[in-house]
Amino acid sequence: MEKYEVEWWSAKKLKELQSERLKHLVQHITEKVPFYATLFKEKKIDVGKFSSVDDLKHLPFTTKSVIRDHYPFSLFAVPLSDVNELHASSGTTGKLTVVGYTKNDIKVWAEAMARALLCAGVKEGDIIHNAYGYGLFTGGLGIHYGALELGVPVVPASAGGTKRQLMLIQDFKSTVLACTPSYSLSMAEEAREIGVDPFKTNIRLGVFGAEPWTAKMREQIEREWGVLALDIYGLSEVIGPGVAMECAGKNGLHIWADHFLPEVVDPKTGEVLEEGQEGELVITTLTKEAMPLIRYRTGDLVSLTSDICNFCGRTMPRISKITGRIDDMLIIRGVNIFPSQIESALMSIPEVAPHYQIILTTERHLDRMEILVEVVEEVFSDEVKKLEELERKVISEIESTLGISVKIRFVEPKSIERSMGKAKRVIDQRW
Ligand code: DLL
Repeated sequence: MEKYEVEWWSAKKLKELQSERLKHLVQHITEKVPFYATLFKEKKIDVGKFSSVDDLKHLPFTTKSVIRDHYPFSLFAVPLSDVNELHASSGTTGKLTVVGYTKNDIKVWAEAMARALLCAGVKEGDIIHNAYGYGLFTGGLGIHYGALELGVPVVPASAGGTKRQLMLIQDFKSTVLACTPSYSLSMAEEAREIGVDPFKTNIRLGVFGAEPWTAKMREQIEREWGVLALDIYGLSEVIGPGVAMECAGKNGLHIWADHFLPEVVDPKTGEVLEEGQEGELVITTLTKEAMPLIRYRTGDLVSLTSDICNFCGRTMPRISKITGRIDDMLIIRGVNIFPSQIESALMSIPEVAPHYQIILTTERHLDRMEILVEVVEEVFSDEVKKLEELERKVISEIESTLGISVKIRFVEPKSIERSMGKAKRVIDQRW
């Protein structure tokens, strides 16, 4: 299988390539996309003077609302006749975020995804069971294109129909499972119910992403499936899955910075942060044709490092595992809380299942948070005293993590809706 040399280039050589690509991008986007032409004019940006990635910080940001305001195609830099494929993500509010791909964009996406799969350790002889949804969501087709590029068989199972998925995994002896981390747990649960031990399937590697998942959740998935569970990152606005991928060293996600130029900024001030500091990931697409984006604010919280990976030796920068999105942050009685903190606390208690939901309501003008926690079957049928003890344990674990008092409610096993894609962890009923 091909080795993508660029992933091992020196920082200097990579910077030269990025600068060259960025220079071209800035010229091109100004000529082709009226939104950027006007914006640069307003901000008095002299695109002719633009010569290196060091100048990037002088360019304005692009936000999700810019994409929505140009619904569906007004941000495209090519005529519609040059667009080969369209995708869209729904988000939680408002209009769809639409993205377009030229033939070459699809080629770049396939390459980025193939590189991600290689980085994860996919090799000849593997069979990829792809249970990411196929459709407007980029997960299914993204993994699919990568597998085709790599020349590894892919089973386009898409999301849903869990029993059939399990049958296919067993009969085809698939070795790689690609789906959201939450769906992999739902699959494992259903497998056991029908007498299939997920540990005994041939699945040896998991390519899990599209939603945040904690280190504890990873441990649980690895235990249940007997796999190496690795994290894949991406977003439709930038290309889809395959923007960044962990190697088996699990020490950050290698971001393909020859195509996707990363920065981390202070979410409040927009100031570029030093390596190692946590902030909002901003990406400039260096090679996208149909819908290039300058300094796109992903909303995802990470830190960045350019140290060489001590596991695989790749020199590409790495982002830390995503802890959450800025808009996921809940402010409860003035305290900033991320669902991932609650997940970490819950996952350290073996008697509770890895399925939970956070319900937010308003009570006497104040935010109220209740956490629905599923307990495992054996505990649920235990006597009340034991359940009370467990409740105290869960509350103390969460309170010591969050620093505020919380209310929890135990619910029956399997009563929290299982996701086949991105899990819905927060139900916001506040007004
Ligand atoms: O979720 C693309 C994707 C598909 C990535 C399959 C990985 C695997 P969107 O639907 O546009 O695209 O959602 C993008 O999902 O901004 C993050 O907030 C979140 N996200 C994606 N990957 C991860 C991850 C796809 N590994 C949004 N960890 C992003 C945490 C993730 N969050």
